[in-house]
Amino acid sequence: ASESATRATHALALAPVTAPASTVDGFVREFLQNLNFNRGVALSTSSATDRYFALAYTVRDYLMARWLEDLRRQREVQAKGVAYLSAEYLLGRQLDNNLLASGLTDIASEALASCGIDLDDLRQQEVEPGLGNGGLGRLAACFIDSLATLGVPNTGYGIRYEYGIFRQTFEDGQQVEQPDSWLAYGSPWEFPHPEAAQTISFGGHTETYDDGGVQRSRWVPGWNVQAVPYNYMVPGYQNGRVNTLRLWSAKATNSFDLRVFNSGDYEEAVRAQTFAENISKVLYPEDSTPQGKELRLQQQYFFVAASIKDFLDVTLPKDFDLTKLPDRIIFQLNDTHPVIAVPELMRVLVDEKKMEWEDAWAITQKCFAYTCHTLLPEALEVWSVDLLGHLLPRHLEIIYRINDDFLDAVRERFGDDEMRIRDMSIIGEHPVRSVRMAYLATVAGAKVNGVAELHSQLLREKVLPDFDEFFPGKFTNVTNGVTPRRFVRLANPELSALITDALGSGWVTDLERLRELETHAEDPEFRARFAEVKAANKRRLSAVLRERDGFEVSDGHMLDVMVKRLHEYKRQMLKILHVVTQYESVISGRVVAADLQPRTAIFGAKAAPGYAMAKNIIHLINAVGSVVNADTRLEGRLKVLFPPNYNVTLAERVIPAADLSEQISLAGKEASGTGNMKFALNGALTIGTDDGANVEIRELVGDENFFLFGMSEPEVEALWARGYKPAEFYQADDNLRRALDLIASGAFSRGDRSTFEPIVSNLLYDDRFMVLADYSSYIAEQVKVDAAYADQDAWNRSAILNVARTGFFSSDRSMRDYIDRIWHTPPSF
Ligand code: 9GP
Repeated sequence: ASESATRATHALALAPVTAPASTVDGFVREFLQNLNFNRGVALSTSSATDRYFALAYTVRDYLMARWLEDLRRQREVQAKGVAYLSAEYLLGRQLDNNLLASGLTDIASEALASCGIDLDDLRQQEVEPGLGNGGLGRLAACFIDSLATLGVPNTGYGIRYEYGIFRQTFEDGQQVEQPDSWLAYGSPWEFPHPEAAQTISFGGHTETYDDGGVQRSRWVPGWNVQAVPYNYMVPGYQNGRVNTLRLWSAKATNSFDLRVFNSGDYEEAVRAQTFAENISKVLYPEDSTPQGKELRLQQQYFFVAASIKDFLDVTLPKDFDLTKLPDRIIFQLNDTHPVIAVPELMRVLVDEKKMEWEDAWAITQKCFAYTCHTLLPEALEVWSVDLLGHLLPRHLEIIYRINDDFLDAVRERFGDDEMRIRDMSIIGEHPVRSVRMAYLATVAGAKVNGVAELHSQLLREKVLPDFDEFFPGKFTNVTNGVTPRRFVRLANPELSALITDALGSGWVTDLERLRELETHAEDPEFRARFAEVKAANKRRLSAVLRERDGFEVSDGHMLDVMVKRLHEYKRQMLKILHVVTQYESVISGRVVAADLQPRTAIFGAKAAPGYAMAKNIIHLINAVGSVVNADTRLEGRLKVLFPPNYNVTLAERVIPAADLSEQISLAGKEASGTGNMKFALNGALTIGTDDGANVEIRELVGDENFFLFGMSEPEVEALWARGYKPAEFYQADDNLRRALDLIASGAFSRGDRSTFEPIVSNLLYDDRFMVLADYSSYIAEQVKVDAAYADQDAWNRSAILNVARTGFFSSDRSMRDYIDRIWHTPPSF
């Protein structure tokens, strides 16, 4: 009997893991099991947290078989895959997405109902993992969703920050930052693997040694930490595919020194531990402006070194021939944050695997590609040679060698043009000697891409022109995209149902099919249904804002929405000036309130904690809101709402309800934008400049369905060249003068003229982002918006055409572009 039992056990162990039955009964059984055995509670005594966790575990159970199978196949087939290296993943809530991907939403809802539980209540329990600042991190999350949906083997690598982007509250209209303890109750979606930790070293010095007659350099590190992987499932949309997101958490090598602890010096005993674990403690809340802190470089090296080790030592078979590495992997560098991976791979190949420098370099150049996400020169990371040499001395040597070889090649090609050599050097000399990470990435990467047509063009022509000349064919464009699963299917169920009704369900993975809606735009009945969807979304938003913030959204208002990080280049200032202009025109009696098209301006924005001007603008928006909302002279026709703590969860409610999407950055400053795509896909019309992906949105939806204003990028350049004097614009436009004067008068600061003086004087005498220069054309275009909105039927037609014509902005398409132009990975195995 015992022999047959053993045989049976073996058979069981070898059999593939099976998913629970996809029935309501099967789901209930699994859910209760999880509640009892994993949470240790009975249904009758369980808390909402228990139930949420048990539900998440249940969804995981359904995905597990596929995940294990995909991991097995990946090891077996050894096809070329993508390792996406990103310091940020702004994931948003997982539950709904994973239910949708596994096709379980209805079953789960029914199963829970049979236990007396409302699925919606459990949805609210999830704290979203805010492991990113804004567009860059959200893009990474969209990309890994699309790769799984396309069936491309991919591992996303990043950092498991213990604290994500701060939680924003307002006190007296001013931003206050609270820590985001998203892990306070743990996360049911992660699988920690402490046994698979990697040791990551820092500091110390380098030394040369004799290796059988060859002089080699090696690194003698000063200290190290453990990188513990936490795996997350990344399910494709109803295709049975599950990829992996692997986030690293820092842990001290020795938890603490018991000897010191026993001697009574408790603080000293845990000091090393605290120091090491700080590495993954908190996300830097800067967006588009790096700040060169040592801890940040520690974070960057920490996660890329762990990821490279993970790939070479764990994913690859033991006897793998490393000269074939480019056939197995491409590391995509998401902005400059992971670029230290380049010298790290060189170090591993040369120092540890004893390869010749030239061979290692040839391999490295094929294993990396770099995406640049910015045009702001101050946002391109540089690391001072002192800091880098202190933290990663061997890497600095390697960077010098890469630079020497590169500059030799430049000299050979362009002659001794010292000016050009200085401009192209990976090492910059001013204001201090530093490593220009974007240059390093450009030299090392097989391809370099920008994130929208205009951005890629400016990157080639303005930011890195010498490199474009030196490396013909290296630069390319991949316009960003957003996942239709989260941002249409989940965020806008009513619109999704309407589309599915018209087209069938295939559009969710083939977004270009939305084109077929064009004919429906001509059908009055379809337009009426579309209008009803928008109205329902507004009611839903209204309920959310009432519950969340105590706000009331007025009926019949155009919802005019600007949600994104607060940055001067994005020009929230312009939007608030429009509000002040309308307000001033009524209180001064020049316009009758009854003539205003009812509008609610909705803002959502976090400012980097150290960015004083951005915080001041938040204060101003809130101050204007308090005054305008309370002033009865407006008869409730103009409102400003600024719900705090804008995040992915709120975006999913706000975007589907919006009528007007504000994309009003100064031309040449917004690399792409992705919010702009989400709004258009949900049937909002855009008021925007010719910047970033707005350009492509406008081309696709047509001029007549887009409100364009402001200077083009060449016009901006021309104005700078002529000499920009913002005060001249102030003098020339009465409305602008009145609006700024009203702010300066203290009308929004209880008579205190000093509160917003820094904003006003900055606009009048500096105005780096040309708010005043674009003001007149913005206001004029807003007048056209009002007129257009008055004809609701025509507006709805335009809105439907926006949906129909923006299928291009699916991140599935972006991923296909990366695959075709950059990665050359097979679509499946
Ligand atoms: O500012 C860009 C934004 O325009 C773009 O859409 C996003 C994704 O590509 O990246 C942002 N860049 C950064 O956050 C930092 O470079």
